[in-house]
Amino acid sequence: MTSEIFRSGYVALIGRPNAGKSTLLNRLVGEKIAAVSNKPQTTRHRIQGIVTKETGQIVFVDTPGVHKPGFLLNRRMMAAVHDAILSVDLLVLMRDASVSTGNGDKFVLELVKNSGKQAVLVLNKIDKIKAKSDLLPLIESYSKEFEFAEIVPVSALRGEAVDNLLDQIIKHLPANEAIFAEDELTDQSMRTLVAEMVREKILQTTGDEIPYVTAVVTEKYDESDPTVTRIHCAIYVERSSQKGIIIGKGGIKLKKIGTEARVDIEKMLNQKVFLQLFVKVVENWRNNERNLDEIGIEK
Ligand SMILES: Nc1nc2c(ncn2[C@@H]2O[C@H](COP(=O)(O)OP(=O)(O)OP(=O)(O)O)[C@@H](O)[C@H]2O)c(=O)[nH]1
Ligand SMILES: [Mg+2]
Repeated sequence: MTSEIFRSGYVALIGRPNAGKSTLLNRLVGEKIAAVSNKPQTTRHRIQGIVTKETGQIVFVDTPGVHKPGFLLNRRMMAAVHDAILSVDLLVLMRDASVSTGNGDKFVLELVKNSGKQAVLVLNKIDKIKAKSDLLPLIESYSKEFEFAEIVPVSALRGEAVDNLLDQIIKHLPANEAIFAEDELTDQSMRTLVAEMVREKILQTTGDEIPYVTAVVTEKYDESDPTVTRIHCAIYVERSSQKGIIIGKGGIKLKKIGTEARVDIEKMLNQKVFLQLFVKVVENWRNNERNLDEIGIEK
């Protein structure tokens, strides 16, 4: 009978940039609700993703990767991590198991230790590891440092062992009713989801010079025409040279970003979309309180 108890709670996904937190979130929720890219610091704010199973409901809180904050933007990003840690029932510490341990990993582990919360260690990207036994030294060193509730190797990209991970997490949540309706998937507004899809395409389309200096804001979201949703997004950059890079020769790059984002947005809305993108130069937006508020990066 005890196994029939329904459990629910909030679970923070924390880890270094690029560990695969947002990839896992999208995989578990079954919809694309978080931007993913191979550039670090892709996620900038907290994103809730809700997973409901017969045995329980998990409200995942995806967070920005833990890094040293330079700009005000980065300080807000790290505040989002600390807030998430404080507000959840359980932590998931996610680690890219295919790379060696650095100071950043130690710092994240300290956050877990100091939180006083239970934590599950997820070793991600096992598809990149030749022999499973190669994981043993990593498991051993983490077990010595902290008594993790579970240690679960997964591949978020391929969806390997992620169902098992849900069961392992639910076990450690309090007996509780569902927090959200079964069909709810996220707390993100359509405007935010759209802006994030555009930003993701920018990250995927441009090189290393651009990722940190762009932000995207949905300025118009017009559903008055039932046959097509009209969306305008502003892309913020800090210098006109960056504007040039995003637009590309003859506008080719911006066109590619727009087309790819539109395809994703149409899939999400199940509706024809007219997407217009504008590039705006806003000097030093990463250090400007008002700009960050406009962009939706919470304090
Ligand atoms: N091979 C492999 N790649 C993965 C896996 N999970 C994620 N990735 C890749 O790792 C990169 C980073 O993924 P994200 O999900 O954006 O990582 P994140 O932890 O959310 O990163 P931040 O938001 O910057 O903190 C992307 O290129 C993903 O495709 C995995 O299981 N295997
Ligand atoms: Mg992320």
